[in-house]
Amino acid sequence: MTTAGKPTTAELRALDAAHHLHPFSDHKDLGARGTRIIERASGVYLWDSEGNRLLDGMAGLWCVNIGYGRTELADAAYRQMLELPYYNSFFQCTHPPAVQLASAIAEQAPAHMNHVFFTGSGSEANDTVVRMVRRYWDLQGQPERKTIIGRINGYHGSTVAGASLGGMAVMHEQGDLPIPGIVHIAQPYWYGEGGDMHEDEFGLWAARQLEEKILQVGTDKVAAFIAEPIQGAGGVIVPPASYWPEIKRIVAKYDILLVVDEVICGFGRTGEWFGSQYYDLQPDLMPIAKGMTSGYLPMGGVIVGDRVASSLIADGGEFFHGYTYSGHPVAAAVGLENLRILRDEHIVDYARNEAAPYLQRKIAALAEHPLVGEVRGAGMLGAFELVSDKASRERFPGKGAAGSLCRDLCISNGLVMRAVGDSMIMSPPLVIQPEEIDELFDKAWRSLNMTAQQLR
Ligand code: PXG
Repeated sequence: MTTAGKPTTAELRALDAAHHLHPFSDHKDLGARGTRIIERASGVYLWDSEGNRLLDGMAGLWCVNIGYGRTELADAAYRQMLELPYYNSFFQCTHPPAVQLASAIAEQAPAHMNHVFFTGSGSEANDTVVRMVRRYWDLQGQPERKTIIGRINGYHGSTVAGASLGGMAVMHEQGDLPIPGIVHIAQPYWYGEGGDMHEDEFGLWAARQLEEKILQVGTDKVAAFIAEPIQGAGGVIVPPASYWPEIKRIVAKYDILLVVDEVICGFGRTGEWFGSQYYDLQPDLMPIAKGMTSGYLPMGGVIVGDRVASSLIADGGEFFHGYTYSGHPVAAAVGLENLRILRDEHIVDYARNEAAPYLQRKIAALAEHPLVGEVRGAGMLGAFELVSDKASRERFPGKGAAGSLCRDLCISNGLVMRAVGDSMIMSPPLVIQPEEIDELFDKAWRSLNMTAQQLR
């Protein structure tokens, strides 16, 4: 225990080191450096326990789409806790917030997607995807269709199924993953892996890896393909324009299910409600989370297209799957209020028409910096990649050391960005104002200059 009153930063750090195991952290390194304690937030800003103000260029972890400090969400949670803090949606029961949220989401989703299965997170959503895809093909009388194809460097969560669908080598190595029945193809990462190919030629090549894999596994054995519209955790990888149309053609030709992971791209991130609308996709399943509640409470789900939903419903039989917190009433009430704010305040339109074009212009201008080899982005997602030589795309030595250095300098300059290898990535709240975007890029430039100085 700490002394009475507010614990000091040192006390919190000591207790944190003594008792708290963090996600995706090297604890030895964390112990040596000490944790940064974030105490409060408002709009697009965070404050740490030492009083530093940080512009949050990552919207938390790609989730605080409406920004921090919206009392309406707190009020919605408070009211719902008093009314009905918990009840399940098993055993013939339901409750108003889950019903209303499901119907509100169906209204924003592509026209052929009219059902929602609720989960507690994006990882649980992708576990649900695996269960649902297999159930669907069983119901079709094709139980041999079991293989799901994902992508190298895709991210679909950290549970056993989520990490298996994802293509993160470091996660696979630590967990004896992927589980059987999940295989991977190349990612559409032109700058990193496109070699001498033209961008569109590479996009077609990467998409055709799907066809090759289907033929290799067996056309009657492949159940689904899963991908993020734009890879997030993999480094904000925006596929070449030729990629998604070719994927659509292949998925249709072999009649496999298309799972579009909207955990990051959903709820306005691309300037459309869903990344599937941005790329004009017709998914069968869309895992969602993050922006669904703007991160104010944990919640996820799978939006289910009519093809799968009608089979689950009409073919009958119990689907033995669900979570205690599926459709949790307080999370659902918060999600509903979040959707109301996104809609009533035209935040997705603001992102598409104002914030995103401005953000993308600013990202494009970073290409002038001597350290920046590539800039890329779409909607309210952006990245710039650090290289030691622009012409040859040569990276700095130390596998991500330059990115880590730049990230640390950003933070000391009052800006939160993430580094994925040597790619600096951003995903600010959708409500970020033009002058805040200016501040973000002023800080990014300053941090880049300092990075360049320290690397030379
Ligand atoms: N799908 C996608 C596309 C994601 O980005 C998940 C599923 C899993 O969601 P949950 O709610 O189980 O975390 C994610 C999560 C990072 C980072 O460092 C990204 C995520 C999570 C944690 C860290 O970029 N994305």
